[in-house]
Parts: sequence; structure tokens; C-alpha cells
Amino acid sequence: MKTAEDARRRALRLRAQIEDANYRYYVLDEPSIADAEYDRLLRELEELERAHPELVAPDSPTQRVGARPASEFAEVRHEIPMLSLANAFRDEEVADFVRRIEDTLGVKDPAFSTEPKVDGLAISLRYEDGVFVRGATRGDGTTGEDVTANLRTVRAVPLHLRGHDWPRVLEVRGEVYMPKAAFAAYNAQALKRGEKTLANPRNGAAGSLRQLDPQVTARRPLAFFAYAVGVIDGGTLPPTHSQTLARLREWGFPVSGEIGLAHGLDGLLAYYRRIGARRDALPYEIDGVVYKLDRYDGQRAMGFVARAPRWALAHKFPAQEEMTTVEAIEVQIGRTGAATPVARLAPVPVAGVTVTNATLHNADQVARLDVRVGDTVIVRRAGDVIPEVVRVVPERRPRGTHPWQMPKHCPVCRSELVREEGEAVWRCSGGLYCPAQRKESIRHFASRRALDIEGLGERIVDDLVELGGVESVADLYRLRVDDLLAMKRRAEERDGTVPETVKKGRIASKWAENLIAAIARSKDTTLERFLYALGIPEVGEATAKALARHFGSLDALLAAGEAELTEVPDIGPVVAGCILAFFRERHNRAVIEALRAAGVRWPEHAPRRASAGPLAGKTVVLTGTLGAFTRDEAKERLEALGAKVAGSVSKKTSFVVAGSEAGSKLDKARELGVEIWDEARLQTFLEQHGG
Ligand code: JCF
Repeated sequence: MKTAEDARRRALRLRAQIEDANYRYYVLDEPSIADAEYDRLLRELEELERAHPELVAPDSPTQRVGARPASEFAEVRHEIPMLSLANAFRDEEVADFVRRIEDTLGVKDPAFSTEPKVDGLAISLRYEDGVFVRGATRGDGTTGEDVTANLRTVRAVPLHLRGHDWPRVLEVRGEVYMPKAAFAAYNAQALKRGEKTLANPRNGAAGSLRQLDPQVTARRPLAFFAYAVGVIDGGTLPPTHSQTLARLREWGFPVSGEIGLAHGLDGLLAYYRRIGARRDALPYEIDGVVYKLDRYDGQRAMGFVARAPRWALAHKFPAQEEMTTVEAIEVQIGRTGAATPVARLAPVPVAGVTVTNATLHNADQVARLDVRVGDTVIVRRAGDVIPEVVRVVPERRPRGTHPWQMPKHCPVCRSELVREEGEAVWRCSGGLYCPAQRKESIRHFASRRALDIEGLGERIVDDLVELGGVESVADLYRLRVDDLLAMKRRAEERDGTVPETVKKGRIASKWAENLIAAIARSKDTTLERFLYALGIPEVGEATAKALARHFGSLDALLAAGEAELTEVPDIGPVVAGCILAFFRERHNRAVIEALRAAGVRWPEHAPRRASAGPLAGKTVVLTGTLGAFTRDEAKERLEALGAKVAGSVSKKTSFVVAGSEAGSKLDKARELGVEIWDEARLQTFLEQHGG
């Protein structure tokens, strides 16, 4: 039985570990422990606090969730108003801004703190004696809403400050946002479950913070960047904004890693272009950059106009959303037959590119948005992703429109479109009879990360399938220069274009020779690329790599059943089922044999057969901290002896290796009567078996 003192000490230690993990993840951007480990620490702390309620403190990490739903938000008056920023779109406007500061202050090329302008929701966080006491939205700048309970659920918001020398009262301002990846993952899940999707990361952040039930907010993957200080009392700040941001970081607040210091107009514009070029690569949405005069004495001298400071400017990027009309809704058939509705749009420039098509994802999405032919819609193009329809503008709907419906038949091969139970996608049932699926599978096979056949572009694949007699990827390797030239002549006749093959015979034959050479070069490949190129459903690059590593040769893989397949790390019954179904298909077997016969080849090695090692057929779970090796090392060594290392304990677990501070998995193992090894036993075993 643990004494109260033991429990208190353990709780302190757990809190420190959890807070440290948060700090490393959100502030330093260097994750230090796995999600599962984090969850385990948090669960242990929860259990401890449940057994010893006197240990619960408002700033314990367990208090991030748990507050009860509210019926409304209280108002919060901002002691110092939360201002907005003046906007600029053109370089000249930035020049005016800089000139005004230079003229007023009588300085040349002053220093500016520069940062990306994150597309989220502005909030204020109040700390008293280092403890988070209140969080509020910006609202109209004077009065916001008290969303303390919701902000507590945001792990990037510190519940108490780190370090030292913070003012007794400190109000930190910043932006709550939803990272792009978290937004995409959230929507993918929501679509699967048939729930409402979020329109964009910004709405995601705003909507999540305005949930009356903090439990809902807690499930939304929100993050936070600090960018300014409001009220302070009982302490001082450094003389510049950039130093203040560095201080905030030390106190535990995430600050954007893209922050910089720039001098004069040229420095600002260079920063704008640099961030603009990196925009798509950033893990969060931004709509511009913010310049702030760095010195606070300069800021005070500049003062304010109306609602915005004269010492700061938001330099915006061109809009990524525009309005246009839907001229038609068509269905595109992908490699696996998935039918994707696509809106054909009146051409509209969006952030510098003319958009004429936008994806509608699937039939459910069309129904949810209720997009109809004739509608005016908002389209969005975020970086390199496919443009999408965000929403309909209902006021602009013309009379006499009808809800859209998925057609009954494939627009390409007329086969029936079918939908599996519980699936969001409709598929063409034509299989490889459908030219659209054949074309897509050839494109995939030839793509850069697959067999990488240079010059086998979109148009040529269309022509090869329609006019070149190419039925499957295996036919590519039978093509000769003459076949390509004949195909091109037929394409020219069909299109009524000037026959280049006649006019510039030499050039045309050069093109054909190059393509034939590229096809020939692609024969020398790797098993991993080959497996990926086959386009087996659910087998992406990572799975192809794992399969190649595990089985070593195609024949070993072809001979594998479900039991052998699920021995491969990260392959479960669903993926195994897809692989088996693919290889069971006679046509697929024939294509593979034809490819091998044509000379497609790769180096092979003996299978890393699990059934060979002393731990063959055993499933092992690792928990707690091991002293002598990292988790990954232990996993690798166990796998080398034939074990499958799993993440959770079940009746099928052969044994659990428990390091120090093992928690719920160890409890589960005890509960189920699963064998438990300590680290010493594992070490002895590995030594004895040369693992
Ligand atoms: O990232 C932002 N959205 C952002 C908004 C950054 C800032 O530095 C801001 C802001 C709004 C007002 N600064 C102020 C004064």
C-alpha cells in the first residue's frame, strides 16, 4: 500500500514528466516521448488523483478536461483592448508604412520583428502568480468571451509558467489554430463516421473554442502561438518585442519558429517573399506576415489610429478562396474504381492560378454541402492541394435547381456504380474492363515513386489505352518504336491535327525511341517499388517497403497466407485481406508473370521468416522504461528473433516485458494472466539467443 507521501511524490513526478513532454512537443518542437507513453503517464496521474483527491490542483495536467458543459460564456472586458492590424496587399503600402515610421522617429531602416500571420483565432491568457486563471476570445476587441475551460484542454497552453522572473500578473496574447495535418485527419475521421466536417482550419479553431462542452473542444486538435503581451503587473519586460517573445518561450509559451528580425523596407519584403515561398510547407495555415516595430519606445512614440497600432502591419498574401459558379458536376473514376464527383467551374483565378475544376470528394460531401449545378460556390486552393468547393452561397442559388445524385453507371465504361456497406465511396464495378481504371493503374505504375518511366505522361497513357492496344502494364514492355509511331498517327487522324509524324518524321521517331528506352530502363527496379507499382489497395509505399523487407522475394510473398502477412510489422487483417484478394485475382497473377517474363527484375534476399527464430509466433508487448536499450532497439531485437511486437495487451499476448514505471499495460497483463518478464530476463534471453 502506498502512503499518502509516496502518492504525492509520484504525482509531482508525473506532472513534471507530462509538462516536460508538452514543453518539448509544443514549444521546442522536439517530441520526446511517444503518444502512447504520454497517455500512460496521464492515465496513471488520473488514477492517482482519483485515489487521493487532495492531490488535485487546478493546474494539474489532468484538469485540462473534465469541466462541465456551460450554458453560455461569461463576458470578459479586456483591460487593454485587443487591437486589430492594418492590412497591406501591395509592396507600396508596406513602403508607406515604413516611411511613416522613419519620418516620425527620425531613424533609417529601423528593426522590425517579423512573424507569419497564423490563420486562427486571437485569444488572451491571464496568469496570476504563474498560474493560468482565465482565457478569453478577442471578441470585438473590447469585450470577449470567457473560454477558460476550453483553453485548458489545449495542451499547447501552459497551465502554469516555467522558469522564473515572470510578472505577478501576466496576460499573454496569441492565436489558437488547428494544424493542417490535424485538420485533415479530423475531417477524414468525421467523413468516415458520417459526422460534420470542418470547412477550414480557421473555422475549426474558432468553432472548437466556442463549444459549450469542453469535452468537445478537448477532442479537437488545437495548437497555440503566443505573439504579444497585454496586461502586466509586478514585473517588467525587455525593451524590445523580439526579446519579449524569447522570454515568453522560456516561460513555456509556443512561439512560431518562423519569427525573424528585419531592417527597413527591403528586409521586410525579403521576409515576405521567403515566408511566401515556404507557405505550403508550413504545418499551419497562414494568410500573410506581420511586421512589428521592435523597440517598445518606438511603438509608444508611433501610437494608434482608430483600432490599429501605427507600429504594426499585416502584409497579406493573395486570397486563397474565391467565388465562382458550378457549370457541371461530373464523375471521375480512379485507379481502384473510386468515383469522385468533380465540379466544373466557370474559370476563376485563385491565388495566382486559374481554377476550372474542384473536387467534391464523394457523394456524401456533395449531399452535405448540397452543391447543385448552377450554384455559386466558394472554392479554395491551398498550396499544392487539389482545389475544393468549400461551401455554397445560398443567396445566389438560381431557381429550378435540383439536388445532385450519383449516376447509376460509370461514365467511362457504363458498368454499374456500387457502394459497399458503410463506405463513403462509390466504385465502378468494371474492374480492368474499365478504360479509366486501366489508365490510372498504368499512370500509377509509371509514376516517379513506382517504376519511374520518364515521358509516360497523362496524354500518352490515354492514347496508349485508346489507340495503342495497351491493356495492362505488361503490354508496355511489348511496345516497339513502330507501334508508338502508328499510335501517334492514329491520334493525329482522330484529332485532325497536322501530322507531325509525316512533317517531322525524325523528331517523332526520336520521341518514340526515348520512350521505349525509358520503358526498358524501368525493368531494373526494387521489390519495394514493384509492389508499390502494382497498386494493391491499401498498399502504399511504407507497406510495400515492409513487405519487401520481410519476405525478401516475390515468390515468398505470393506464398504467404493471412498468418504470415500479419506477422509483418503494421499489417493487420484488413490490409492482409486486400493483399490476398489482389493476388487471388487471376488477371493480376497473369500481369505479374508477364512483367517477369518481359524482364522486370529486382534483387531478392532470403525471407526474414519469423517462423525461423526462437520467438516465432510469439506476440510481445513492451511497457515502461527499459534501462539498457530504447524501445525501438528492444523491438528490433525481439523481431530479429521472430517475435511480433504489439502495442496493446490481449489474451493473444505471449508475454509482456515490463520496464520501470510500467503502468496500465502491466495491470492488464496481470489481469489476463499473461506472462511478465522483467528487463533482466529479457537481457538474458537476448544474450542466450544472440539477439
Ligand atoms: O498571427 C496572427 N494572426 C497575429 C495577429 C499575429 C500578431 O502578431 C498580431 C495579431 C493581431 C494583433 N498582433 C496584433 C497586435
